[in-house]
Amino acid sequence: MEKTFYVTTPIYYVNAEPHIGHAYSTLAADTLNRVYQCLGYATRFQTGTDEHGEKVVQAAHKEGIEPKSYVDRISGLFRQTWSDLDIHPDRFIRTTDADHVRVVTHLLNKVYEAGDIYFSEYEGQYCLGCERFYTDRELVEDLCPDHQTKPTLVKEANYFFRMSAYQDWLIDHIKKNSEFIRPERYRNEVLSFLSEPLEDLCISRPKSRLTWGIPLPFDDRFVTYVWFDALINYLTGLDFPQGDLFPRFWPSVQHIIAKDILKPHGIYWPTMLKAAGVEPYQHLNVHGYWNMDQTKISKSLGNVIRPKDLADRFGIEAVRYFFLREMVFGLDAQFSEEAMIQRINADLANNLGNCFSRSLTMIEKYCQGVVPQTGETGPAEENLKQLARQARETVQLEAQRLAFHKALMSLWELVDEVNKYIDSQAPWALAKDPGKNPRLMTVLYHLAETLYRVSLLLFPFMPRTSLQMRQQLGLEENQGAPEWETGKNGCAIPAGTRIRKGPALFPRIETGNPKPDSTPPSRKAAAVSISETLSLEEFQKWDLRIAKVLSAERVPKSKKLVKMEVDLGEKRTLVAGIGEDYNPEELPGKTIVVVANLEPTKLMGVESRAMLLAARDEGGLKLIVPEEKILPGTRVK
Ligand code: ME8
Repeated sequence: MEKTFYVTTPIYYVNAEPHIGHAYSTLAADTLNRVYQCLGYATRFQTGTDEHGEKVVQAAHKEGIEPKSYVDRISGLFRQTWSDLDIHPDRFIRTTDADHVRVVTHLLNKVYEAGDIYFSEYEGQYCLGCERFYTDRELVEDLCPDHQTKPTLVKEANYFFRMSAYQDWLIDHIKKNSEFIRPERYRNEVLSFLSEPLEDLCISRPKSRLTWGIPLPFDDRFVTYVWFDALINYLTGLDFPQGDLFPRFWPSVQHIIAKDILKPHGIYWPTMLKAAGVEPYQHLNVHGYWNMDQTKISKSLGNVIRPKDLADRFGIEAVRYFFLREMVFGLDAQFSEEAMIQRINADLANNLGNCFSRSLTMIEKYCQGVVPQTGETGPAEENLKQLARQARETVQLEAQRLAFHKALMSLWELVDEVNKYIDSQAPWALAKDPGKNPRLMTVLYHLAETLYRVSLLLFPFMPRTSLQMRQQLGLEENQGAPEWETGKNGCAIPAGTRIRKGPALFPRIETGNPKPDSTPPSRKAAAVSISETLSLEEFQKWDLRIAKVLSAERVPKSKKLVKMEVDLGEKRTLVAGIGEDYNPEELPGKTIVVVANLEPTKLMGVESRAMLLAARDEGGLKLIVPEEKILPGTRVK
């Protein structure tokens, strides 16, 4: 039978730009999706934007534009952000999409015909931020617990969904299915909500108050209330009720959300599905908040960090690693740049990056860059194989439970073991004794094999790094998800494979002077050391130019950085770390050499659009200058 998997994120409100809280849920869904791909499942992954409601109208009016133009713009920003982070959902859904309007209409009719929607008058405390009524019990000191604002008393006639009729069924379902809502703390929270009588759910807004929504099919004086519209997106994405996607993927659906929207997903949604005669979801996976200085990161609190900015600064892969490693799924986590730099330097540059690069260097040095045949193995190799098997089991198990941090910890333990294996086997010592050559080959083979296994297991978390490692190991034929279950020869690396050592996987970030990672190809080239060869084709990508310094000044608060205006045929700003060796005053008028086709990067907030060439020896740093005057902009060959 076909194994299927369907994962969704919340569809995000378009009243503000995407931030790292949204990015985390989307990244978690992307990672889980990739885990199931590696396990051989047919998968589907959906995210999108929630575009109806009063808040959107208000935000659009603030900008003086129509709601549709407004939602098009912000929805586009979300879509772009996921693409920038290398996240490619199978469906990016918008609640203004025509098929979604059809499915909501269909579901409303179905529940109405079943007699579970009725008309009545209601008065209650309404939070505009959450777009829902709060009971007195839910308010904290009369304030919305999420927005810390006072809700408004609203009285109006509306349509209601008879949610109370499904209370007993829901309690029973949660009790019988221990992982229906997970982790357990959120299951308990929902059960605690359900220990009090459940009120019916208001599902409409009069058009006199709001027109930006899906009209009720049975009374066009009203539009659908946001949750009864938004939650249904999960069905729309499978072409419900027709087509083959729904029967194929719905039985394995898992939602990922943060705890802010536990009640709509833990209570409204399963009861809506029950009333419509649809099976409830398989798992609701609930994570905590990303906080900064103990406060939730949120657009309403104004402390947002844009995912794209982080990715530009530190690289997509480092951002993915940090978020997945740092948060215990279910609990809150702290974001700080210092913590991020520390993880990059310790776990990525020093640990994984260094282990990989020293291993490949030794294969280059001692066996001409070709993975050797293994000789007889001993306890050290058996231990390594056993640890790799264990890591694989842990990654599979923990990642499916969304304990990404545990999965990554077990992978890094394996990398630690590889480092220990190198130190204990000391290939450099074996290389000195020709009699020990078979042993040297065995050690080098096992280094390559274990690192290959690390690269396969790393895929869901850091897909680009996984591919980069496989490329450097000479085994990149499969660009997509590696098959963990059926991996060739139990994931052994064939002897005779020619490795292609490339740039460092993760350059260290110097504190106070963060550099982007190796993502843009032009920057990768900048990290190549003298011992590594470069094809002519790669070298020709470097656009080196003669440039004349027009002006120079120190970057405030930096000892090293100097900002310069240069003429390289056009005027450019560049930032260089030469402030300890040169006084800015002595630079104007000098003719230098720069790399002109690097991706722009920001150094301490100043954008640099070229990189100068310099060399350092004991005497300090010296700029590379032409022997004689030469015209700015001339290409250096
Ligand atoms: O609630 N930490 O949209 P929304 C972690 N449209 N995750 C966070 C976060 C933080 N600080 N801030 C936001 C809505 N999130 C509705 C959903 S679904 C049918 C409708 C993430 O834009 C997290 O996934 O307010 C949270 O649940 C979601 O963004 C809320 O997004």
